[in-house]
Amino acid sequence: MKNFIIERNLFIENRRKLAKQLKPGGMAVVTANDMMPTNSDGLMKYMPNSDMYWLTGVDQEETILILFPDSPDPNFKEVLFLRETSELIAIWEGKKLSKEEAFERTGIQNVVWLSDFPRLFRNLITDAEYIYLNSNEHKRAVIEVETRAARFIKWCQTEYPLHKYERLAPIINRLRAVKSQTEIELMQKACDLTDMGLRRVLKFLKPGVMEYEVEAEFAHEFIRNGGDYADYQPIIASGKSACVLHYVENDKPCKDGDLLLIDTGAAFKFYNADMTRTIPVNGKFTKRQKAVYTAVLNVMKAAINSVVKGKIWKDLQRETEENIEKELIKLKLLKMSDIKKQNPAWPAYKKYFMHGVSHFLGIDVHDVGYFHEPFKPGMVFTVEPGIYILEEGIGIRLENNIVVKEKGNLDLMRNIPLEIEEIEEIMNSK
Ligand SMILES: [Mn+2]
Repeated sequence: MKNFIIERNLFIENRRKLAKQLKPGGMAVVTANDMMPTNSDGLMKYMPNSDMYWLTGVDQEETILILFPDSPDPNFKEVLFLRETSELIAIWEGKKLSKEEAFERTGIQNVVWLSDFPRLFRNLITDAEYIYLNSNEHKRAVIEVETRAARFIKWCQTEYPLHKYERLAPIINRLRAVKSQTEIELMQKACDLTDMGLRRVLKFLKPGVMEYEVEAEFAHEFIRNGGDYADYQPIIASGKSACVLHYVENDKPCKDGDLLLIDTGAAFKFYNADMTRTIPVNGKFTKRQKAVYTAVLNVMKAAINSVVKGKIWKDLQRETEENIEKELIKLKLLKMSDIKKQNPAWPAYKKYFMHGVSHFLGIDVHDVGYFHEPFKPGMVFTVEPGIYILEEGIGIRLENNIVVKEKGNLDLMRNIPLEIEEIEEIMNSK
């Protein structure tokens, strides 16, 4: 599966969608991400630019894509610039794309070495009206280093100050938010790998096992099946650590009688799954754990049913909070009187449920998309309610990945064990 090749029609179609959205005379330029340094001569694992990947399937550093649908020369409607490879690079760094391979992967006919970029770019830009440049406009992004895209914007605006510049992000973010059938199949594969990982862990977990051993079991299952960990740090949190939302130490023993909260997923061809399950370390939920689990499960099921065409995110969030509040009363964690006298700016339920119920999912784990716009068919969302009771050492979150359809939705994690009985049965079978 590691050598699985994505049908290039996906990328051809994606570029066609983007080209249609450019103004007449518009030219879009998308740059790869930098290789990020660590220390000494070390580099981080390379993360391709998500826009570049979505448009081309190319995950190689230094690549540049130009889309210029109105180019007077039909050979330059699409151009891909690649770092020129050599015998030496092949020996030290491994294989890079040849021009033929780049065409095979992307469907772009005109593949050019990067050394030709300045000359060719000057040639093309003089025929263009609007220049669309890519940048990361994620609302929660924290960017302290100057990215390759940001450097390119500076360079381009200095060299060609009289062109009209446009933001690519609002266009491409909306396009990327709606997944095609091929993309949904890739995400289904990521979810299926996640399922395999969880089933392995259900058999593996017992009192005394370390959280990092659980992390390693997932890695084993993901990698040997051609995937990888999704692009976030796995959370393997036993006992009260489950109440720390971004716990990633994963360094404690899983104790008899405790729950283990697992928030992880596989990635397949850079498409992410994002799952959360909460399971009993000894294979059997206590009565109290069952009650809280059932409360979260009820809220989750209601929220999944609400992930439909036309829905607005904040309504999904509000409904979920209302459902959580009802469950908290049933669990005797809240009284009606607490709710009556609550601070409206910090309602009482927030002590036990303090995060968003859902986010876009795709090539990025917190994928691009606009939360205030109605859900459209093809959008993929997580659904992840939780109840965290620090004083009882219980933190339960459950998370599935849902595709909005024309009618209803598709749960990409429908096969992953979720019901109490199924989890207990697998954990206790030989
Ligand atoms: Mn999530």
